[in-house]
Amino acid sequence: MKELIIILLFTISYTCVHGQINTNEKLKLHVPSPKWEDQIIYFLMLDRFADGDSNNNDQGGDEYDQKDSRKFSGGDIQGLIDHLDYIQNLGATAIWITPPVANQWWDPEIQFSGYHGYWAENFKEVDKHFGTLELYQQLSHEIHKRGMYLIQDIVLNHTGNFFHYEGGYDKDNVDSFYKSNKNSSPVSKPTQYPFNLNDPNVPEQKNANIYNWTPDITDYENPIQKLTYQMGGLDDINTENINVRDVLRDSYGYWVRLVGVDGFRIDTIIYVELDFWADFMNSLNTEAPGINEIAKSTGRDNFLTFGETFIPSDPLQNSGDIEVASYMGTKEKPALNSMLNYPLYYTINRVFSQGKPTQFMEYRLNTFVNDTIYRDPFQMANFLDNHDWSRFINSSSPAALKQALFLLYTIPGIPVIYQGTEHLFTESRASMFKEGWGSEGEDHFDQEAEVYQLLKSLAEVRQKDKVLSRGDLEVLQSSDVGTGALVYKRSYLDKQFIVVFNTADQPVLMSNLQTKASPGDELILLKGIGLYGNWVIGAKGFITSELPARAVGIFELKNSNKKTETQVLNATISSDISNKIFKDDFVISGKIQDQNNPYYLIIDDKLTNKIKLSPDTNGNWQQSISLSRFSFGTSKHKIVLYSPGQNLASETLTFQTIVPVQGSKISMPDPIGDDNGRNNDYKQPTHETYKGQQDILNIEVITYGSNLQITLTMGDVTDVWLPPNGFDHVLIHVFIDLPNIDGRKDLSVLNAPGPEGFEWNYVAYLAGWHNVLYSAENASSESFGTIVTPTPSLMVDKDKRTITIQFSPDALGNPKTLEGAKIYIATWDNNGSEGGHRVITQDGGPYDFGGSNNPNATLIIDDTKVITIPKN
Ligand SMILES: [Ca+2]
Ligand SMILES: [Ca+2]
Ligand SMILES: [Ca+2]
Ligand SMILES: [Ca+2]
Repeated sequence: MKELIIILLFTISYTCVHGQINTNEKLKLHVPSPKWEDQIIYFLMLDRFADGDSNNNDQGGDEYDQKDSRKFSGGDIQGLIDHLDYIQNLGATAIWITPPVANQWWDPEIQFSGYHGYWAENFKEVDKHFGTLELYQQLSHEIHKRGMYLIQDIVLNHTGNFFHYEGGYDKDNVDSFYKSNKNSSPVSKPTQYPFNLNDPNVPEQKNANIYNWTPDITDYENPIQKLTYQMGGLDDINTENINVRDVLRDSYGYWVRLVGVDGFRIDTIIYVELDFWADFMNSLNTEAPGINEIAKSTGRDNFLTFGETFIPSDPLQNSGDIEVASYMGTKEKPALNSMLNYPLYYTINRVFSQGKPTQFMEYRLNTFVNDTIYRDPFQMANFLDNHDWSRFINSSSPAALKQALFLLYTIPGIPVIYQGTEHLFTESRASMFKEGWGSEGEDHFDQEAEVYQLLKSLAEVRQKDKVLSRGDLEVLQSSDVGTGALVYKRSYLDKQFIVVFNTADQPVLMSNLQTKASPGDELILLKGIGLYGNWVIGAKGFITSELPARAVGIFELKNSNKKTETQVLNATISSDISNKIFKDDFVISGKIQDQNNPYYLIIDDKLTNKIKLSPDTNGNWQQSISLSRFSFGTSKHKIVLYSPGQNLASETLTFQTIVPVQGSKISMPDPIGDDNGRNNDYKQPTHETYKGQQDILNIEVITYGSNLQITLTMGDVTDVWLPPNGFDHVLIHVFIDLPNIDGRKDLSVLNAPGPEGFEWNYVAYLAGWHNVLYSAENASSESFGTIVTPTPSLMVDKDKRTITIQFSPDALGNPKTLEGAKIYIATWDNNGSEGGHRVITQDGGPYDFGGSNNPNATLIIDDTKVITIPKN
């Protein structure tokens, strides 16, 4: 051990000297830290962004093939330098690059390459595919010259996969069952000392304790496994070893010193001990100081470090936030100064993609900005897309994507845009350059593209007066009922902006928004979609307005003296429904003392099914409300009286409904063990975690009005990979054929005809990480059609092996009844968080289905007979 420390010290002092020699005085490598809250980050994968030097593409390790998603595509640092205008013109001010360090190029055990950069073999060298140290310095210089900043992605948890355990594991004899990945290219173990000491069969290497000699994590809820086992086969570094900690600080301090990196994005932090991070950032070790110390020595007083955790966060719960924030340490013992905002990411998906209540966003914004959980919310890294997850657009309409981008640019925290979002990429890791994988033979640097232009203009608004980047945030309106208005105010110095969304796919009424501004003041539209012109603030500071489907606007509040007429709504609801709970149909009544204007009841803000009131000659009205228009279970609702002619709405009354799961019910068994394709010739993936999750055993269908509940009993229900929806290893397609509406006969993406006489109008695509509802409009052989909301609610009972799917009346377009509707269900599996149907090959594999090498094979492993909802 002593020997090791001496060698370590030698390595570290050597680098310091080496560092001084290499620093070129003429290059602009070191610049002061910016105010990070004002920045906009563009994230790119070096291998997939631009190829500026094709000579470095093929390094002869069988790792390069532009047609193969698993291999290097040829992107590099020179390509990035050549395209800095593209990024700057988008409005981004900082660039986050995937790890540029020397990687394992090809892992023969899993047949995959380290093109992404997360499989280091040497933390202190630039990978030959990407360029040289000098070229990296040149990149830093070019970025800084433009007033922009450079963020490097780093990994401390693991190296590439250079060993594993085979046939068993004995924690007391870690040399038993150890197997070296000796055919790995270009090296069979890391070249950087001491990470090359990876063979426990050699006593000195074993005693050096550089690695946790462990097998793969199989139980992510086991804290010991999570911290010390191999994540996805990647050799887990012993980050508790203080010598290792010294080397890691030195290895990454190297890039700050030599290249002038301004920040780090830090990979897989949840697999490293929590106390590691304060030490990594702030160690006062003189030989290998913490990153903040090194940054200070280069003139940076706020080196940005944002870590990755993909901890799910439940609606209206802050436990995910608390866990995420724990990596930032405390005031007394700070660690990282930022994090990727995964709790916000999940909330954005729920609110903008799935049509969940906008109150979920109010809660999240207040938790993240106005609570004390995060040390500096304005420095959090907010994002929609990254290279690890299925893209936002795959679960959302383009209109929802644009709204989500408006949100990112109008709340506190640094917006992060991932390459390709601006061109509506659907593949997570497709190349921007035409030769690279997934580009479909085209360059994607068009600056006229619609979303590119949107981002550019949003960046301009965000940078205007710093109201959106630095201002306080106050949510003015949200709905605890469902989709609809979401409104917040941003205030900075003497300026105020108000941001308005309608998250519904239908027009809604925003009634009596309390702007807290003076009557006659104006809201000047700075940027919007579906909204036009300015708004004048009415009596008592209220604004009532119809919002078109998916409208969004950023307004600036201007003091003004516009005339406002004080009008009175001459209509009332006299029934005492406020806070009542209805379990049956009910009647509402009231009075209208106005002959000139039509009046409507608006339930849950939805203008589509507004109810026109017909008063008698005395002005009395009464209206019966059917319970079946509300969703199963207990739900909250609101109701207002609305006079569009006067643009006035009554005060909002709230009530609840309890709709028991009742109505027409059908139950049908499906054979056990028939999860082998329509022709009984398919095989399940072979990984040990597959246990019949795709085998449907029973289907129960209950309908009530246009409420639909489907309960599937499955061969097994598991959540091995901690999916947010509570079940994994099954992808459920629920096809719904509504009577008297033309639909689609073939099953689209599944490459199969539908059952005889079946024409589907909707399909729900349900998996551990996916909950997407499509209407068949625009469906093709490559797409299920048009994404609509709200998506169904999912309930899982692991013990009973059931998955319950509830469609609210809204989801299926509010048909009066579902009588005569048909249901057909087909299962497969999807590719976890990255999405997409798993592939089928002749021989199959751990995660591939087997039994066909036809590229257009039918993607159905089990399916049901058609169930028809009977007429009552
Ligand atoms: Ca290249
Ligand atoms: Ca390994
Ligand atoms: Ca670890
Ligand atoms: Ca079955």
